[in-house]
Amino acid sequence: MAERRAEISRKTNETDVFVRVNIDGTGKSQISTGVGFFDHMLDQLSRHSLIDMDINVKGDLHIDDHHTVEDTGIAIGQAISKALGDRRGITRYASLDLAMDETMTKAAVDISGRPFLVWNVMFSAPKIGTFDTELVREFFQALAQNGGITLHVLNHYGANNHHIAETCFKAVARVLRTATEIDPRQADRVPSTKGMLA
Ligand SMILES: [Mn+2]
Repeated sequence: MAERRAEISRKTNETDVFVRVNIDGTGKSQISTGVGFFDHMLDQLSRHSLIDMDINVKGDLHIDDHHTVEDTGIAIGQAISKALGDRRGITRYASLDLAMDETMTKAAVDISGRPFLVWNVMFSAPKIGTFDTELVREFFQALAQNGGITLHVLNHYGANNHHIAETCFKAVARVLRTATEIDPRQADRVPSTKGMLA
């Protein structure tokens, strides 16, 4: 099987983003976005998806974190999509309820080629430290749109906003891991009656 790796470089007037992924990795990452909380979340995304990620971003943080977070999501989505190629052999579907202390969050994914985000997560505070909680949705919107991924995220309950955000990243990581893994029973074919997913 071809190596499922890809790189994306994306430069605009707002951000300069480099992302390298290896779908069949071990969850190793090197992440520098200039946004500490976001680095912590991306580290979780890599660790629990087992997708190796090198991410280097220089964004216009003097404005706010928005462009940096969104454009990183765009580039990670593009890199994952490129690395998956024609999506041959993938498990395609996964869903999981992920618990962390008092918080429970569900993620469900279809690596379908059809971008769609259903986001049912409420934060009770506008900030986690200096990080805008509304950017969590912006990140996953960009990831789903550019990754050709149908993604549903539902926070069942939770009190701590750090935990709510972190369960979103960890739950998505775990379903990405399962859905991008090669299904040995159909490793040679694209898992769609249409015959294509990309
Ligand atoms: Mn944490």
